Amino acid sequence: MILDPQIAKTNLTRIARELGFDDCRVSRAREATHAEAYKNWISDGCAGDMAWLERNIDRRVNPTEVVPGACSVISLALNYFPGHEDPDGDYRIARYAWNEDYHDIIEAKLKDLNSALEDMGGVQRFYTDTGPVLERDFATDSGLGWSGKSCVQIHKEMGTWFFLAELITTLDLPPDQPFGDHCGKCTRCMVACPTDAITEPHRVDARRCISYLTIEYLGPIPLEFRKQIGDRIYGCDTCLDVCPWNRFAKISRETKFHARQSVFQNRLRDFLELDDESFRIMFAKSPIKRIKRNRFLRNVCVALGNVGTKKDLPALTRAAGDEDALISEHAAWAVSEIKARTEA
Ligand code: B12
Ligand code: SF4
Ligand code: SF4
Repeated sequence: MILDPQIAKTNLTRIARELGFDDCRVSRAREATHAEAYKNWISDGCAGDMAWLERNIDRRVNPTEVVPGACSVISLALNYFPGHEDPDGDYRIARYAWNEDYHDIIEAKLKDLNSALEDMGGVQRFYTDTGPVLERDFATDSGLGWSGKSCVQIHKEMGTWFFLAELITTLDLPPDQPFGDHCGKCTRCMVACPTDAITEPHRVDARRCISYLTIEYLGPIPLEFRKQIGDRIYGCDTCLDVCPWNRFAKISRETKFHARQSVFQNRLRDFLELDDESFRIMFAKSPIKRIKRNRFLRNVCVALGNVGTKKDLPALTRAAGDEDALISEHAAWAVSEIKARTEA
């Protein structure tokens, strides 16, 4: 059955709302507006070790290479905002990772939306985060929001605290109009970034970004960034926290994004007691499980080196003997940082 395009779009937005998405907009399936900016970002090495971003560039910048005959890109937003207040704890975790992994939650919704579009005669591929799509570029084209100077996509009601997802479809849906850039003269995110990772408006050098260094990067954290990481043990929200558009943010209806008590009841040094098994249990269904025990404890040691006290030294000294070299080196670094601070 092929429906009238306007009726198909009305059905789409209704079903997207029923599935719990907070916004749903449409743009044309064609080469991304900022395809060149993406290619330059890659060739300048800004992706660091994320080699997967360098593969299939032609597909990533053009949805018609992903779905032959694609006409439209449907951009979806899901609010994850768990609140302004940081939960208890002598550390910070990026808000998107306070509880369950969004990939699983969103993919279930995308499957249902895909079935509904199939019933309307469409052929689709759907993605959230991991697919070959420049998600923020197409969201901007659809008027869902705009790419701020921090690169983060901003929605006029949700601010920055939402995930993106999309379906590339053969259905010819009437496109929405772009909303335009509303950063104005503001540069708060650029000024606040602890590592100067926003090297120019609309460009983040991932190699300097704390989100990359604490999540994606596999090796030892370069010494030049350890102090700036402060008390962050997974991801970084600083360029989002300072964005004035977040004053309109409302708490997510999805309780699976609200802070997980069994994680936040711990102090930093408690995490050093985790073995592989207890790490897996504590972070079951959480995005944090992806970085495994060794990268997580690496990050915990960096934070302890920055904010820890003498009371943390016994646990850190034990961790300095860990058989994993990544953990032992960072624990030894933390011990020397705390001693230098407290014995000076
Ligand atoms: C790789 C990646 C990262 C990398 C690199 C980030 C970066 N800024 O490039 C790292 C690990 C650092 C990272 C960090 C984060 N990420 Co990330 N990440 C991605 C991923 C997989 C690809 C992004 C990418 O292609 N980067 C390369 C650059 C060149 O592209 P871009 O940043 O998207 O920029 C586009 C626009 O800014 C635009 N543009 C470029 N120049 C210009 C100029 C003008 C004038 C304009 C208007 C636009 C414009 O074109 C660019 C290319 O399309 C996307 C998912 C996806 N498939 O798109 C998630 C994604 C962007 N990440 C997401 C999140 C939540 C985060 C963090 C907030 C997590 C955290 N709290 O720690 C941080 C935010 C850091 C930041 N300031 O961007 C969300 C963002 C949601 C939103 N509201 O924007 C996404 C969309 C995942 C999702 N499905 O929800 N991420
Ligand atoms: S996530 Fe943190 S380190 Fe990365 S660009 Fe934003 S403020 Fe800078
Ligand atoms: S902090 Fe200011 S410049 Fe940065 S994204 Fe938000 S509005 Fe734009």
